[in-house]
Amino acid sequence: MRGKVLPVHEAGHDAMTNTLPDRAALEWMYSTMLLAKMADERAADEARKGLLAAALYPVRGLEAVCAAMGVAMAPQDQMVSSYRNLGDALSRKIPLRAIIAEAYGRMGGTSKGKGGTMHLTDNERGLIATTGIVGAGMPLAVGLGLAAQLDKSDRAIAVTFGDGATSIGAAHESFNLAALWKLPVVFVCQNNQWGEHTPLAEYAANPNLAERTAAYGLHAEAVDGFDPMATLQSIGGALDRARAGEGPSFIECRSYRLTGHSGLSDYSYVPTEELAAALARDPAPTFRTWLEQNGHVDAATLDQIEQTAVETVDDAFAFAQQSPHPSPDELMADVYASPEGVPTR
Ligand SMILES: Cc1ncc(C[n+]2csc(CCOP(=O)(O)OP(=O)(O)O)c2C)c(N)n1
Ligand SMILES: [Mg+2]
Repeated sequence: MRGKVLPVHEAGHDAMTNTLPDRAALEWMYSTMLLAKMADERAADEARKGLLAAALYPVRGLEAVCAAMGVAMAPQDQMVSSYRNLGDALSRKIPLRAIIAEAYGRMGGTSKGKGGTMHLTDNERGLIATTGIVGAGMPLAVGLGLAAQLDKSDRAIAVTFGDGATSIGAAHESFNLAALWKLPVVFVCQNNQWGEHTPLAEYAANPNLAERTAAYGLHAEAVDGFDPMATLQSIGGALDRARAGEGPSFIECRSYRLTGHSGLSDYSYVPTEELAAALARDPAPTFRTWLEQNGHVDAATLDQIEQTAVETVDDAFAFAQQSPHPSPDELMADVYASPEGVPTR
């Protein structure tokens, strides 16, 4: 469907039955949602204690979107993410140890501690770039999409960004070019309803972002971003269309930011009732209830997944804290390419 907006999947979990992945995938999704939630909370605790000095952008509220991306994307696919990238990195199957060690600036990190949270990348696993510049990921994804098209490859590109980023000029250039050239790009808008301290309705004359973006002639739809099955269906469909040469899609995942904008920032300006309503649908616990009540995964297995997640988070933070800082002779390594393209030391 081009230039037309599909209705948002209803809140609740009816949509969860539309595409049911196998049990291993369902268990992986629950585990990934827990890891995102718990590692996020743990990072904030460590920062509060003064033990972690990093730019932290919580992903609480995006757990279902990240889990859906992890199942929908194929190993050869590529992703461009933003500063709010913990869940996106997990969706690319980057080990939590390497993600957390990067936040600590240690050798065990994805970029040996030299990228940090704002520049988390793992080329082998297809996380090509993350950026702290709002909206800057989209033109990169268009370039990667053009490369994939010229290569006649079967890889698709997913780019994640916030609702606020859709008002950046580069976003509009990207939507236009991707649609014009039918590039295999999926624009995944993580709409958490806030651009820092400003609510969506106060900075967008048309807050229906899917409707607004459809005008560029790409497939645009909105989905309940707290519902992992509905989100999987939307993002999976978009990736399928991208691979089939049917061009780009814009998927507006309607979510809610369950924390402050960054690290330990205040969010007393968030209306109490709105936050309470969102927390009542907290993605991971809600998914657990659904999995159990519908007989997809039994309680004992879910308990085990939770226990493993606790251990995985403890292990990742212990690994990161014990990992060495890069030594001075690492300073220039992997920073500049030599004329042959081989990293210099
Ligand atoms: C070009 C640019 N302008 C402003 C900023 C400062 N800034 C950082 S995050 C942010 C809010 C972006 O909101 P949104 O796109 O909705 O993403 P969210 O942080 O909510 O995930 C702003 C304004 C920036 N990093 N880059
Ligand atoms: Mg936002």
